[in-house]
Amino acid sequence: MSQDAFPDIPVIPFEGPGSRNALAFKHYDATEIVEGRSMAEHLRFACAYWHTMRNPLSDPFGAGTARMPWDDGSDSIDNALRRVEVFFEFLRKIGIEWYCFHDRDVAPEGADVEETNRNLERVVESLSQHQRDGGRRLLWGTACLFSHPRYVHGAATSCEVGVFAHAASQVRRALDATNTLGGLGYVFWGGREGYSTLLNTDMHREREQLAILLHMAVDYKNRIGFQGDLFIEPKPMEPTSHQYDADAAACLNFLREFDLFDEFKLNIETNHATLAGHTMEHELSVAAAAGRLGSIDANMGNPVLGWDTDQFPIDLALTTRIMLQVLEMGGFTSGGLNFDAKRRRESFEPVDLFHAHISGMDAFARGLKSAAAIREDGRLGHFLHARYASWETELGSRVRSGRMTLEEMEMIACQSGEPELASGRQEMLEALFNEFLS
Ligand code: XLS
Ligand code: NI
Ligand code: NI
Repeated sequence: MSQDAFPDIPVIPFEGPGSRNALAFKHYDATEIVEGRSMAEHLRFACAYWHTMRNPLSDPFGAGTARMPWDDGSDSIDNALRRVEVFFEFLRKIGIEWYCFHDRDVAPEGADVEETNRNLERVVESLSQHQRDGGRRLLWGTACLFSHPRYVHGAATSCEVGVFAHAASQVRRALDATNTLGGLGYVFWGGREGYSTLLNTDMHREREQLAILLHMAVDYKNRIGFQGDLFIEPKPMEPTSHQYDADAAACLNFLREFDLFDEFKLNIETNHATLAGHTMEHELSVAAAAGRLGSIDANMGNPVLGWDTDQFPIDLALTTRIMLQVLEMGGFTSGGLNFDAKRRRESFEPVDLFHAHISGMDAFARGLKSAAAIREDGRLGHFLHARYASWETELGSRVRSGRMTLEEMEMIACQSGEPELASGRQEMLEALFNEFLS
């Protein structure tokens, strides 16, 4: 195992809130028990291969700044294998058990499909070996169906059926790789599955094409015996103006419309939720209410920038709200908290990878503890319950049975007169929530 990439950085210790060591956890103690489970089990942190190993930290106005002394910048297999070594050294030192990757993050595309497949298989062998040696596990895999110029008009939704074939081949091989590596899930983020103008787009046809690819994936998954879950990751825009998987509600509708509902869960990302004009907790709640909340891409946007900035999540109110939802659903089963997050362009030294993950992990550890404290305190839960008390009366349950008519309801309105209402107490509840953010 390589020891060279981060020679001055030890395994990051937990030192507690009093520590002044920037390379230590102040709040994330993997073994601390919260609501009967260890923090590591609750949070199930995963590291994104693409941001950690492949993101050069460029922006639309300037070149990449990331210093990656281990990377020779080539598309060789040797370089790809070296990155795997470095990645697993990073996972070990930061203390993250899980990871996620796209096919093209880990292995270079070859001159043709056969060579591409061989490249991927070669790197997957190495990933597999490193997983075994280092006790690390794959949370989910995915195929990059958005970077290559052939996907300019979409992948599954391309106007050219030959492009669909390439996309399908990538999904097949990425599912194989995920299966071989024992991944708990497989993600579809429809990077180019959307459009910029209806002047050149048959939206009806394109949505059907996307459903066909997803059905092929379900069929293939069953034939190879992949036990993991399939996820869709909603996002409203970027790169296209209108993405077909715009938000959780759109995805659920899509799945129902095309008879895929039982086969997919959702992977909800904070920055995508906010780009869609929602809050993260709204998106999580929509997915959870449908029993389809699978996993989380943990990051956050920048309120003064209107794009997918993929920042590390550091907002304690946000992490608390997220962990409330996760605890409410009884914890992750096949999902986890994947840091789909990158350092700022100015944070270009290798050590910044550690600072970034430490800050995100500590923020989620605090969110977990605050969420557990809110649940234990019970006042918020009690208020919510009490607010709907009238629906628990005899009349309420008759209405909920769904068997009453408009005429019957009118009679009740006539008899009971003007109902008495109580305040929603938003500000009181906000203050109560804030009591737990310390
Ligand atoms: C991009 C997406 C992407 C997916 C995986 O905005 O978040 O990173 O998580 O393809
Ligand atoms: Ni994501
Ligand atoms: Ni994203």
